[in-house]
Amino acid sequence: MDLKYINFSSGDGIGWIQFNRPEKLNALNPDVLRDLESAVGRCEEDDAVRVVIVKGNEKAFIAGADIGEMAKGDINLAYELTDLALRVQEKLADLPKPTIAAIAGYALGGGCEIALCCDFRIAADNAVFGQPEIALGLIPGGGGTQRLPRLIGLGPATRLLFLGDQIGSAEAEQIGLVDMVVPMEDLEHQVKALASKLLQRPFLALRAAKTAMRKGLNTSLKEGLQIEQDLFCMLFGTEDRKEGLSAFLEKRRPIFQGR
Ligand code: DAK
Repeated sequence: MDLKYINFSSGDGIGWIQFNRPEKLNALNPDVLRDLESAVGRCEEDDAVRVVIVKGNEKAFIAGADIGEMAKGDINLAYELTDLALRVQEKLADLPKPTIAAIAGYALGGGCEIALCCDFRIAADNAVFGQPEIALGLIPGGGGTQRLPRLIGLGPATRLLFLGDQIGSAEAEQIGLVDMVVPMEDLEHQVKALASKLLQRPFLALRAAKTAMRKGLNTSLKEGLQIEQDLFCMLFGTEDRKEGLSAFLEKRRPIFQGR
C-alpha cells in the first residue's frame, strides 16, 4: 500500500496504523485522513487482521487538525474536511474488530477525536489530551462534542470543550478518557499484551459485543436490548460457542477458531 502519511504493517493478527507526519506532530490534513481511510479499509478487508493498533510517535499521537491549512480555507474547505473526517472516523469507529489507540505525547483536537474512535486508549505517562478548538474560535469538528461526553460524561467533557484545558495522562485516566497509563518505555509492550489477550477471545463474539454496544448507544434501551438478544442468539450458531461451553465443562482452555 502506497501511503505517504501512514506507516501500515500487519502480522501475528495485528494491523499497525502509525501516523507519520512527525515534522507537524502528525497534524491531520485531507491527505493524512485519506491515508488513514485506506489503512482502515485494509484492516477491514484482511481477515488475518484481528486487532488494530493506532499510534503516533513518542512526541505526538496527533497534535490536532492542521491549523495552517485551516487558516487558509473557507467554509467550503470546512465542509470538505468535515465530510472526510466524519467518514473516516466512522469507518474507524465501526471497524468490526477491536481497536487500540497507543497514545504518547500530544493527543489534541482532532487527535483526541481519533483516539475516541478506538475501543481502548492506552496512554504513556507523557501523553497530553485536550480539545483546544475553543481557543481557535472553533468547536471540535471531528466528533468531539458527541463522543467525548458519551465516554466521560457531561461534566468533565464540558470543562474540556468550554475551557480548552489540556490534561496529562493521570487526569485522563481519572476521568475515564484513557483505560490505562503506563511508562513510555512500556507502551508498546502493554499495548501488545492487550492485543494478545483480545486475539485469544472468540472473534465473532467480540464483533457482536462491539456491534451491540455501538448500535445500542444510538438507540433506545428497548431497541438496544433487542439488538443484544438477536446477537446473543446468533452466537448460538457458532462453533466458538460450542467450544467455549465444552471447554468449560471439560475444565480446559477453549481454542476458538473464529467460526
Ligand atoms: N497544525 C499544524 N501544525 C502543527 C500543529 C497543528 N495542529 N501542531 C504542531 N504543529 C507544527 C508546528 O507548527 C511546528 O511546525 P514548524 O513551525 O516547525 O514548521 C511543529 O509542528 C512542531 O510544533 P511546535 O514547535 O509547536 O512544538 P512544541 O513542542 O513547542 O509544542 C504543541 C507542541 C502541541 C503544544 C503545539 O505545537 C501546539 O499547541 N499545537 C497546536 C495544538 C492544537 O491547538 N491542536 C488543535 C488544533 S484544532 C475537523 C476535524 C477536526 C478538527 C477540526 C475540524 N473537520 C473535519 C473540519 C480539529 C481541530 C483541531 O484539532
